[in-house]
Amino acid sequence: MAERVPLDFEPVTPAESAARADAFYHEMARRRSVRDFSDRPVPRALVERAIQTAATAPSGAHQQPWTFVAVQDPDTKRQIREAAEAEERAFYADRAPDDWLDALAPLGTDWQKPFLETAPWLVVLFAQRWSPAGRGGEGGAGGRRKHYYVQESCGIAAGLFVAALHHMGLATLTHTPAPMRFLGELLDRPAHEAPFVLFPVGYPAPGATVPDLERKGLDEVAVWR
Ligand code: IYR
Repeated sequence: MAERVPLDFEPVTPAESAARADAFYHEMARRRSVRDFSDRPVPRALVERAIQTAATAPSGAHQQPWTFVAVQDPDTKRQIREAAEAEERAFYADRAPDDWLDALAPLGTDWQKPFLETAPWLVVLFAQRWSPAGRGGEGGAGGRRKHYYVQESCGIAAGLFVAALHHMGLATLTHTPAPMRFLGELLDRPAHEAPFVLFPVGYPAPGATVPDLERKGLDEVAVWR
């Protein structure tokens, strides 16, 4: 068992809680998924902070089963765009069933993914399905330490990453070209890491537009008993 230390917990008055609740909600409610990016550079320090924030996520058995690969190199971004567009072309032309294409229609997406080159950073979150034994001390030589709740843990980390970027005034998109195995190959990731989400990170292009969508209201998403 790990040694125990006092919880670092900041007491907040009820009035301050209410004010923070409103401010955070309104801030997050302004977030939109962006597909039109400017090429304006983003300092690496901001991307580092967003990754550090994402990596505060709770995880199964505190195994922190994530790796964030931050890509800035234009040549690597171009290879990612080419591979993703090849998959997306096949998706939109043949692979996607009609009901999936119907569900996507309001978003106006197609196979073209220029943002994969325009955005100054592509951050790919890889989920570690297991870790090589020896790290953390468990397991024998050449063995594997199983990770628990990998999808859930990485999903929460992805959410915190999105929130952190929005909070610092940057835009992103949860992009999941399918299949995304090419990302592991292009980015040279080990076999125990599977691509989970690709996030273009940057500033919206001047004049960027988004679909006019509404979020479900509280009554549609919450049930009280
Ligand atoms: N991966 C494709 C299709 C797509 C699928 C879903 I679900 C979306 O919410 C959006 C797009 C693409 O990126 O175009």
